[in-house]
Amino acid sequence: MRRILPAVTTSSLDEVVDLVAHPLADHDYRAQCRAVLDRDGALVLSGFLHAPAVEQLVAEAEALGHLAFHSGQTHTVYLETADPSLPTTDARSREVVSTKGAVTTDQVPGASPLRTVYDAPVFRSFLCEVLGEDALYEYADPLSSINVNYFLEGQELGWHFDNSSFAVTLLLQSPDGGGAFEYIDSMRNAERNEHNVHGVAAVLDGRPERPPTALDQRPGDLALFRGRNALHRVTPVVGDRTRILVVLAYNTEPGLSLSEHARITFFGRLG
Ligand SMILES: O=C(O)CCC(=O)C(=O)O
Ligand SMILES: [Fe+2]
Repeated sequence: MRRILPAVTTSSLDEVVDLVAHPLADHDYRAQCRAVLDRDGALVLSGFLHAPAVEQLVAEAEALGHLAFHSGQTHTVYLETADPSLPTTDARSREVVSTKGAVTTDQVPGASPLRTVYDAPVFRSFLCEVLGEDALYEYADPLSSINVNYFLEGQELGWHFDNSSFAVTLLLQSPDGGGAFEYIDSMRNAERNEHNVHGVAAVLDGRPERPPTALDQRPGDLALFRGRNALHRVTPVVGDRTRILVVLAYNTEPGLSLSEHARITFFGRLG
């Protein structure tokens, strides 16, 4: 087994992130990113992390892997319990499966480059401008801000919509097969309470009206994604190389914790 020591000194942002390719402070660059996200509902910044940082983070994630809490749940695409009294042509009657392992913020080493990125004021102000938010805050609970997710062979996220309006992820390692993030945009309008339960059920039947798009996110790439109205999934991992994906989670209000139900479900504990 490979043994790796956690980083003992904190890296600076430019040691971790390629700030030449991705000038996070630059107003024009921010505007360009925002235009792509508004147009596509997704934005991938390829080569966001320097290659040595990816290597270091994969080693760090591998060393933490034994701490991961593996959850398995069935839920509807709306992240609710299925209502079996509804017909199968209604997505609210249909269950999908989600399985993954998660390491929590408190388990990430204090000097991890993940914290350098998560905490950097210029990264947060970049996200604010691209996402159109006034401010972003970490979670008040010790578990939910930075999560390292592990998808082992056969693990997947079933089709779903997110409750949050945006997601920020860093892919560290792709599996040999499967593990693809696929999405179909505008499959509901949560703000207007329009749910398209029949169109969504057709996707679950493998008969989508519009084919899913696969996000081209490679190791070291940052993705921003609007998952509230885009139906999305991660296909089952094939082979024994684990998919390792970091979620950088922020709130738009200070002092919020992830719900107790979600913490128990995904992390197996409250704190
Ligand atoms: O693993 C991913 O790339 C996406 C995760 C996701 O959709 C979620 O956590 O809601
Ligand atoms: Fe999601």
